[in-house]
Amino acid sequence: MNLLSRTSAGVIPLILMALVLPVLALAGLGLVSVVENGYWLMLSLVLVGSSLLVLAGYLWVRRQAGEPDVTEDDFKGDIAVAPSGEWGAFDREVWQSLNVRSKDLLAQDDSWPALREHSMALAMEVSARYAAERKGKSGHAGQEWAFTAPEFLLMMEQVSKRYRHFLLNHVPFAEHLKISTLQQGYRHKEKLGAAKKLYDTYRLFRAFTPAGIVAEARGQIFGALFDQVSDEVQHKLKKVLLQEVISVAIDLYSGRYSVTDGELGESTVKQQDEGRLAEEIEPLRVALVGQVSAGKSSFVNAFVGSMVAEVSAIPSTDKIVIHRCHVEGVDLIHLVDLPGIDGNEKTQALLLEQMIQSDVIFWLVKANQPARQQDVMLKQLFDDFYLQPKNRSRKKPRVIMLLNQVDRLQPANEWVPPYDMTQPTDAKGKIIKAALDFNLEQLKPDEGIVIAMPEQQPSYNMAEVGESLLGSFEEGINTQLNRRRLSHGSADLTQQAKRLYSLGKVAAKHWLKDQD
Ligand SMILES: Nc1nc2c(ncn2[C@@H]2O[C@H](COP(=O)(O)OP(=O)(O)O)[C@@H](O)[C@H]2O)c(=O)[nH]1
Ligand SMILES: [Mg+2]
Repeated sequence: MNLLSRTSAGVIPLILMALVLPVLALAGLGLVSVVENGYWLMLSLVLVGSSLLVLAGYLWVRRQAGEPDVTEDDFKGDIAVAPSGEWGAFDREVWQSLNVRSKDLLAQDDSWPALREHSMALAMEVSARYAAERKGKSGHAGQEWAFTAPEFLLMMEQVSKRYRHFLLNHVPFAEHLKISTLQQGYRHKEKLGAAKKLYDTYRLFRAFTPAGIVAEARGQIFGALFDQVSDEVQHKLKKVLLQEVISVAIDLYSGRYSVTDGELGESTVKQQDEGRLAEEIEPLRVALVGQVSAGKSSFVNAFVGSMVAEVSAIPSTDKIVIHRCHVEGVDLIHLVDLPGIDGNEKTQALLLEQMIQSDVIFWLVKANQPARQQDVMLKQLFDDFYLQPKNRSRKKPRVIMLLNQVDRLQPANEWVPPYDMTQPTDAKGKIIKAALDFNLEQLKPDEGIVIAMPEQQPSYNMAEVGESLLGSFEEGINTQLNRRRLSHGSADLTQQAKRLYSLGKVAAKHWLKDQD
C-alpha cells in the first residue's frame, strides 16, 4: 500500500509533465495560427461559452447537493383538514360529499390554475346544498350566492389565514414564504365593498377566490420553494387548499359568518379582537333530566360531593335550580336541576328548551321503574329537533344516561359493589347489566353508566360519571360554541376554549384526588 502510493505519487507528476508540455507547445503554435488567420473573435466566443457552461454546471451541482427536493417525508403530521368540531350532522354530511367531489375535480385536472375553477365549483355546490332548503321556503330561485360582499371577504380571509397556518405547520421552509402576496386581493376591497348586488359579488368571487389567487400568484408567492416540492406533495397541498375552501364555505353558508357591511373596513381585525376580549366562554352547562324521583337532586349532592368544589345554588324560575361548581375560584360547571318529566306538554316544552340550551345532558333513569314511555317520548322530541332542516347545523349535546338505583334491583337485599358491566359474574350483576342494555335500547343515549345513591350508604360509580363528563368536556364546549355562534355570530373563541380545557384538567385532578 505504502509503496504503491509512494510510487504513484512520483509517477503522476511525470505523466502530467509528459502531457502538459506537448499541449503547451501546441497551444503556442495554435495561438500563432489564431493571430495569423484572424480567428480572435471566434476564440473569445468559445472561451465565454465554455466558462458559462462550467458556471452553470457548478451552480446546478451546488443546488442539488444543498437543497434536496421536498418530499413527503419532510411533512410534519397529517396533511388533511379535519372537519370542525362545532359542526352539526348536516354540515358533516356536506363536508363528506364535497371532499369526494374535490377529489374528483383534482383527478380531472390538478394544475394550479385549475384550482380557481375547482374552488368556485366547490363553494357553489356547498351553497346549493344549503340554499335548497331556503329556496323551498321563500320561493326565491337562484339564491345560491346569497351572501354579502363582506362575508365573502371574510371567507377569503379565513381561507388565507388557515392555509397560511397549514403551510407554516407542514411545509419545510414555509416561514420564508411571503404570504402577504396571498392576500393581495384586499387591494380590491373598495370594489368589493361597493358590490352590493349578487351578480357583482358573483363576478368578484370568480376573480378572487382564494384558490384562484394562490394559483395566479403562485410564482411570486412560492417561487423556487414550490418548484422543489414533489408532484405528489404539491397534489396534497392543492387538496388541502380545496378542503379549506369547502370548510370555510360550510361555515359561511351554515350561518356562522355573518357580518354587516359596516363591520368591514380597515379595523376589522381590531374590532374582532375587541369582540374576542369581551366574549367569555361560559361554564359547561350540564342539564339533569329525568322523571320525578329518578334521583336528580340526590345526584347533585352525590356528584358535587365527590368533587372538591364549592357549590352555590341559584334558584331560578320554573322550578329550575342551577348549581354552580367552582374549582379554585373558577366557575366551571353549571348543573341544571330540571323539573321531572311528567307527560305534561308544557313541562315537555320547557325541558326541551332547556336541553337544547345545554352542553351535556345527564339523563337519570330509575332502574326498577317499569314506565319508560315518557322518557322515550321526550328523547324522540329532542332527536327530532336536530333533524329539522332549520336546525341541521346545530350540534346536539351529548346525552349520558345514568341508570340509577341499581341497588334496588333483584335480589334487593344484596348490594356488594362494584359490578363489572363488561362481564358480570353473579346474579345481581347480570340483572344490572340486563337493565342497562334494555334502557340503552329504549332511550338510545350516547352512553350509559350505572349508578346508585342509596341512603346511609356510599354512592356508587361517581368517579366514572366524573371521568365521562371530563371526556365530554371538549365536545361540550364545542356544543356551546356552536350554539352561541349560531345564535349571535360570535367571534373566534378557540383560545378561550383551550383555556377551559386546561381548567377541565384542574377539575380532573381534584376529582381523582378525592376518589381514592
Ligand atoms: N335506594 C336508592 N334510593 C335512591 C337512589 N337515588 C335516589 N334515591 C331516593 O329516591 C328519592 C327521590 O330522589 P330525588 O333525588 O329527590 O329525585 P328527583 O325527584 O329526581 O330529584 C329520595 O328519597 C332518594 O333518597 C338510589 O340510587 N338508591
Ligand atoms: Mg328533585
